[in-house]
Amino acid sequence: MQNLSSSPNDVEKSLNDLPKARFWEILDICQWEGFWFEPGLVKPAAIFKSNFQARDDDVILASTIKTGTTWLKALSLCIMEKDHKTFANSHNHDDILTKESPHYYVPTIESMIYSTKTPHVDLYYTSAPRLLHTHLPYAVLPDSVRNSACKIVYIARNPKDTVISMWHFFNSLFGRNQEPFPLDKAVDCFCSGVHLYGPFFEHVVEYWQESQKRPKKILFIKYEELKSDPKGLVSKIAEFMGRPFADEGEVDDVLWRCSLERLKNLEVNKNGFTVFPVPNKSYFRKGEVGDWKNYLTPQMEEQINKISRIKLEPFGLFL
Ligand code: PAP
Repeated sequence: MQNLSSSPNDVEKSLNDLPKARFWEILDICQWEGFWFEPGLVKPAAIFKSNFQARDDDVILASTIKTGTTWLKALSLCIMEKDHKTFANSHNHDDILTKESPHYYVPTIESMIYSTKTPHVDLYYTSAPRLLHTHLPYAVLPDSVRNSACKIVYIARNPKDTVISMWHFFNSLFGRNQEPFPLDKAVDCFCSGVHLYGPFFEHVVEYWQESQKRPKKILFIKYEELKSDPKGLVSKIAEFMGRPFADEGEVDDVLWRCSLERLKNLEVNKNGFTVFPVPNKSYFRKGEVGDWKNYLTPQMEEQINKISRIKLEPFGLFL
């Protein structure tokens, strides 16, 4: 890990000295605090780390990339709504999810607030409780997030499905009219940890360990559990956030509003951008558990299993 000062100005000055790499032959990335970022995101991340003041009633969602962030944002938004209205029958137009992408309402702090001079959310004036998200690793979170009473919900996903989701996402984002990036190279890159917000394994383990130490502070959920027991998990998230559902009808309603099929087919998610240059539609694909079986060779599967055995399983984490 780099032993560099985290003051934003020092970080900016030392940007050129940070280790650099090329991600998938498309993007330059650099390593800060042990993780890989686009260079333009390092200063915003450092500002977040040093300036952000958490409030006790904040709810912070956290994840590395392609592990279910969009789903968690939509679900949390519905859970945090003051009164759990029921929308399933006729009031589609009242549902804020039909008006903007979940990424608009639950901004990723480092990339949507501190990286622009004109963020659409003003952290100081946003009414409480604030619902925010970060892709940053646990060690980089501001002290106020770690030490205040604010709650963190982290979503993790099976690494093989994560890599396949990443592969589709970056191919569609950067590979227009080109051959997809070779999957074996994408798997090598994922396993080496030299990719955006990587290494995946360290990112997940840090939050996992912290959630074990402080279960009232950090709720660690798995994408696969959300798929296999959506009612149970969503009720658990709501209770953790201090907003339990009144009855099963409310749970069903939230799950319906946030279902992949529904969100994917809303006009607002079929068109436009919330975070340029990422089209809103690129956040929604298949949403299946085990899709990796359609793509990975036995060698690639073993390559990822091996690193999971080394980096996750000794901590009691099985993804
Ligand atoms: P991000 O890190 O760029 O924000 P993120 O939302 O974490 O992306 O991941 C996208 C994955 O979540 C996609 O998985 P796939 O490639 O395996 O299909 C996407 O389909 C899935 N996803 C998005 N919304 C939902 C949803 N409402 N329910 C289930 N899965 C979803």
